[in-house]
Parts: sequence; structure tokens; C-alpha cells
Amino acid sequence: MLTYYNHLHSQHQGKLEMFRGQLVPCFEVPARVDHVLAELKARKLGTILPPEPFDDSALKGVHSQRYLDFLASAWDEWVALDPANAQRDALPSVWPVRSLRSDVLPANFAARMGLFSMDAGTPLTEGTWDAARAGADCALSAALAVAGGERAAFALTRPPGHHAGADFFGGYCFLNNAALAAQALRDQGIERVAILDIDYHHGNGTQAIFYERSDVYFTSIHGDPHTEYPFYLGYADELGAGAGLGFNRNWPLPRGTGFEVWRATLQQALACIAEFGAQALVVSLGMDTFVGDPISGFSLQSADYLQVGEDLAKAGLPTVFVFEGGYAVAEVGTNAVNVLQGFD
Ligand code: 6XA
Ligand code: ZN
Repeated sequence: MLTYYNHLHSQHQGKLEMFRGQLVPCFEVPARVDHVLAELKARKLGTILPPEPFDDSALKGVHSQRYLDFLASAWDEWVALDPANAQRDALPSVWPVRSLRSDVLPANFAARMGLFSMDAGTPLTEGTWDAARAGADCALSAALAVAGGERAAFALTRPPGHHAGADFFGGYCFLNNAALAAQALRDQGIERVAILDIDYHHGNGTQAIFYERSDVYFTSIHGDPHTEYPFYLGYADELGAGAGLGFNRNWPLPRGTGFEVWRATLQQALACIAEFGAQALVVSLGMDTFVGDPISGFSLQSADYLQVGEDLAKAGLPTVFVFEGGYAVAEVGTNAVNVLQGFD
């Protein structure tokens, strides 16, 4: 297992997020990745490398130019509004829902924060762009390694990516690392790529990016969006559209779901991937399915993740793992590395 480690991840360190009407300390903290890195080193699981640097043009296959331009300059614009903003993270507070226009690019910074976001739980900080950008490099590096013949590679990065759409951030995500990896595999000539999202939360951004395409199959096992974030996508009747009809499959499960049912669902998702004829696999590896996760509702145990890794390996596909959520900080290293060790 090759690991590409985002050495800049801790540059992104949000202070507060909006949660049930109040600002609370962020759940998505640098220590998450520190624990995974420490566990990889302790178990001597493969080689740990810095990412290759990619040109910004590598992001354009997934994200819109106006969104990338916004992200790259957002912090400077925020501080230009008021020098005191240097001590505060930027959070959106107004959104262009339904009958409001999203084609116009307002000059007002708050208006653009809302245009390019989906929630008020995702602070944008001084180092967000550098961290997200290096994280994207990790995902692209892992994809190129796998396209070049590696059995598997792991993008160990934060902020996570699977909620980020072509032109919006949210759910702690800014650049969609899994989508970038899948697109990179396609660009390397691999004709059929599958994305399996096993984070507790539906990967709405990844689904939307590939929803009308038949070359990238997306399937996700997650908390039922009737009750779980991101609420507005991830239902079982979302099957793809246009040329992509039949190439999207969601497996929403109720809060409280345990490993037996979750694993049976994993087998169904893997059967769909096999039927699609995938030649490579991207796994959005969220560890918030863990029983001890503070913001999620499944009840997988640490030892279960070894089995998850074994089940994924049985798919027999060159595989890119991309780190997503998981907020039981003390256990996230053990759990994530259990998946990778089980796979190996
Ligand atoms: C709402 C919860 C965001 C979920 C983030 C996550 N603030 N996504 O773990 O996978
Ligand atoms: Zn999650």
C-alpha cells in the first residue's frame, strides 16, 4: 500500500461550525489525520510519500473555473473586508435557493460565499486553499500510481472531499478528492471506473459530478438522508440521468444499523460494481460508520474494519482509497488502518 500524505493538511484548521443553532468547536480536526499517520507508521504498512505537485488545470475536469477562482482568493477577500477578520474563519450566511439566481456572480463576498456553498458548518480558513490543494495532489498522485500498476494507494488527507460539488463546498469539504481520482483514472485510459462511498454520509458532490455519465459508476452506503446529512440527496431512487441512467446506486440505511446488515449491503454494492465491469475502484473511505462516532449513527466496531478491507480486496480491482470523514479521533487511526491492513 502506497500512502500519499498531505503534509499541508493542518493548515486547514477551522475554529467553529454552526450546529443546532450555536457555534461549536469543529469536529473535523487535524488530529484525525495525525492518528492515521501514526498508526500507519506503527504497523509499518507500506510507503508514505508526499504528493506530486499537479497543475491547477488538473482540477478543471471536476470543478468549475469560477469556483476554483473563488476558493483561491476567498481568504484574502475575507481579510480585505476587515483586518480583524484575520482572527475569524469565514462562514456563509445567505444562499441562492430555488427561485433565486445562481448564474450571476455577485461582487459582494458574503453573496459569493453562499453561491459556492451548501451549509454553515464548513469554515473557510487562512490555510484552507493550500491544504485542499495539496490534498487534491494526494488524490491525483494515488490515482496515477494505481493507473501505473500499483495494486492500491491511499490518499491520506483533509479536508475531506465527497460533499464538494463541481461548484460548491460544504460538509467540511472543498475539493472533491475522490472525483478527482476517478477522473484521473479515466484520463489515464481506464475506461470504466467505479466509486464506492462508505462514509456514513452520502457523497452528494461525487454523485452529482458523475450523475449523467456512464463511464464512472457511483454507489454509496450511508445514513438515510431523511434523517441524516446531507438530507437533500442520497435516496434509493437516484439512478443517474441521461447517458448516466443506471450508473448510480444508493443504499440508505437507518440510524443504528450494525455490521451484519451493513456488510450484506456492501456485498450488494460490490456486486453492482462487478456487473458494471469496473476496471478500477475509488473508495471514499469515511470512518464515521464507527459506533463511537460523535456525529453519526451506525455501530461498526474496530475489528469489523479488517473484514471491510478483506471484502474490498476480493473485488480484485486496482484501488484508490481516499480519506473522508470519521470523528472518533482516538480510534480513527486504528479503524482506517484496519481497512487498509485487511485489504493488504
Ligand atoms: C453537518 C455534518 C457534516 C458531515 C460531514 C461528514 N455539519 N461527511 O462527515 O462525510
Ligand atoms: Zn461523513
